[in-house]
Amino acid sequence: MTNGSQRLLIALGANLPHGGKRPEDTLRSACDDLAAHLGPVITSRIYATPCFPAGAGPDYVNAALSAPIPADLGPDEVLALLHRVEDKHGRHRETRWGMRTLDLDLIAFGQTVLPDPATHRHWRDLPTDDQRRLAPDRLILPHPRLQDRAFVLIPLCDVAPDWTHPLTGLTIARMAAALPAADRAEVIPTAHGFNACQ
Ligand code: A4P
Ligand code: MG
Repeated sequence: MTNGSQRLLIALGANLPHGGKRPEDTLRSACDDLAAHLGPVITSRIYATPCFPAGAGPDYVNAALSAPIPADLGPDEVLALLHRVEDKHGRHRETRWGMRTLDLDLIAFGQTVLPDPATHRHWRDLPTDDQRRLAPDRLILPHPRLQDRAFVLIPLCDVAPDWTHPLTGLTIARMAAALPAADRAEVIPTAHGFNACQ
C-alpha cells in the first residue's frame, strides 16, 4: 500500500448557483476554504457531469480534493468542517439527492473504516431504491457509494489514483476502470483548467 492511501479525500459537487456565483466558482471557493483549514491540498480538474438520477435537476459540476490527515481533527470533526463550508455556500438539506449549491462528501480518512466492516458492507450493498430513501445517521467511511460513481471516481483519479480501499483492496484507478465505459464518457473536464483551487 502506498503513502497516497494515508490521505484524506473529499468529493465536491454543485448544480445550483448561489449568491450570483456559478456552481464552478462555488467549487473553487469551497476548495480555498478547505485548504485554509486542512493545509496543502491537491485538487482535481472541474468536470461537467449529468445529474444522477437522470432528470432530477440541472447537470452538475464535480471535483475532488486530497489533503494530509490533520493532526488535530478526527473524521467526525472533518465532516463537521464540511457541513460548515456547505452552510457558508448556501446548502439546504431538503431532498435526499436533491439539487444543491454545494455537496461535500468525505470519501476517505486514510485507511479508517467506520463504524465497522459489517455495517459498512450493509450500506455498500444497499439496494438502489433504499439508497434513495435512506441516509445514514452516522459517518460511514470510506464513503459507501464510492465504487459506483463516475462523477466521484474520475475526479479522484486526478488526485489519488493509487489510494487503496481498506476493505476491497481496490485502488481508485481500478474502481474507475471497472465502471461502464458509457458512465466514464459522461464525465467531461471543463475549460476551467486543472486545479479547482484558485
Ligand atoms: N454521511 C455518512 N457518511 C458520510 C460520508 N462519508 N460523507 C451522512 C458525507 N456524509 C456522510 O448526507 C446524508 C447523511 O450522510 C448525512 O447525515 C451525513 O452525516 P447529506 O450530505 O446530508 O445528504 P445528501 O448530500 O443528499 O446525501 P449524499 O449521500 O451526500 O448524497 P450523494 O449520494 O452524494 O448524492 N449527480 C451528479 N452528477 N453529481 C453529484 O455530485 N450528487 C448527488 C448527491 C446526487 N446526484 C449527483 C451528485
Ligand atoms: Mg452529501
